[in-house]
Amino acid sequence: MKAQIVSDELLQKAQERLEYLQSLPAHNQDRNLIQELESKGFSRRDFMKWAGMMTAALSLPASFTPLAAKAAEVANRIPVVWLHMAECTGCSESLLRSDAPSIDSLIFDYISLDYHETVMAAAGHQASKSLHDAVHKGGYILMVEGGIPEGKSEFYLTIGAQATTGAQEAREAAQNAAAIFAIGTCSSFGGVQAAYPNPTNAQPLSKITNKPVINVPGCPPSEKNIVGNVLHYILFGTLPSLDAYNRPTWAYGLRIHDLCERRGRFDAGQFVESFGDEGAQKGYCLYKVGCKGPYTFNNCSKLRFNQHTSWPIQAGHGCIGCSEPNFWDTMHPFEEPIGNRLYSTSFDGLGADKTANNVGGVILGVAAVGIAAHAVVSAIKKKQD
Ligand code: FSX
Ligand code: SF4
Ligand code: F3S
Repeated sequence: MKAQIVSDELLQKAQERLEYLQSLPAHNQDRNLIQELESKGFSRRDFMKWAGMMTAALSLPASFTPLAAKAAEVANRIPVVWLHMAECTGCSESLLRSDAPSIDSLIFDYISLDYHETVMAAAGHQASKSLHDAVHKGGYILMVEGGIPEGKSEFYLTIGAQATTGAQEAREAAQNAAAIFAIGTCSSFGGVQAAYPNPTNAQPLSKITNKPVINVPGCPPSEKNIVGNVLHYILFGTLPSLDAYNRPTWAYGLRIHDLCERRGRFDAGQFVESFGDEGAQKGYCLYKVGCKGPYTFNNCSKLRFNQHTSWPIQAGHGCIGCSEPNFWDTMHPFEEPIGNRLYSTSFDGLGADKTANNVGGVILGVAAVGIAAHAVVSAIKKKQD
């Protein structure tokens, strides 16, 4: 009963917010999302199916489906500024470069993308002016991709026509932003640039600004996790519920291992012993060839990549823990189990198992760590609250 009241209140609030957003001037008045989707071969029915899927992904009741659709339609009322720091641009690629455009990438094309170096036509001084104008107007969603060299080595990332440092650009852009998302593991936690010995002193966005930053890690994150966060902000205009690492719990609340399609194999003690063996052909569990799914919080198994086509474990390689802090340093070697090494991830200092070659030991060890890890994370979270 109480849950029902909360969801009715939320629904009402989201409705009011969407009406307000709809009353704002559209960035590109001549564009209509439904028509654009139809011109690319997506029917209204496809769009509503997509909205239903996003509603479920955001852990909202089905009654929010029409609102999620509406949120996508008014997405061109809120400007987005997307900055590139030190990275490989894989996060943008994850969203924009599918062979056929997905509904997610078309929506991203439709939003008021005021500044995004990969896709905008402007360059040099013209690009700097676009950024300056967007920041001056304020009220935008700021999305930052990449780790950010900071302090004495800040100049290692010097960008743009005015040769500003990335840290300076990100700091200034954060000032007038309505919401800030660190897109990808580099921006969320430093990523590959910050891996030992971190020669440029690369830092996560949250260390560059003192404003609240929502982390959307993954190297890269899926298109659904990027678009889902924009939708959530449009719907509610507030911070989503976050875990101890400021990751939205709707996307990062469960471990890869919890929803993995090979989980039955793990529980039955059926493991791939080496790549290409009979077990690999039969789709056995990849734990013994290094899968870090038991230590990694993300929803890849549920939402997958490239329009729900596949994800690392379906493709036959273990999860490498790419949405965890410092995974380059703590999760490698990527094709060996963590075993009893000391490492520092969400599970701070807990070794996984002493007996990687003993199937029973593996199962017990991992299950125990899984439970302990949840306890550790909730303890940290409680402390934060
Ligand atoms: Fe690359 Fe984005 Fe990894 Fe980093 O991704 S996919 S190195 S998270 O910042 O471009
Ligand atoms: Fe899936 Fe990896 Fe867990 Fe095996 S260890 S069930 S492959 S997440
Ligand atoms: Fe990354 Fe593991 Fe998903 S490697 S993409 S978190 S399956």
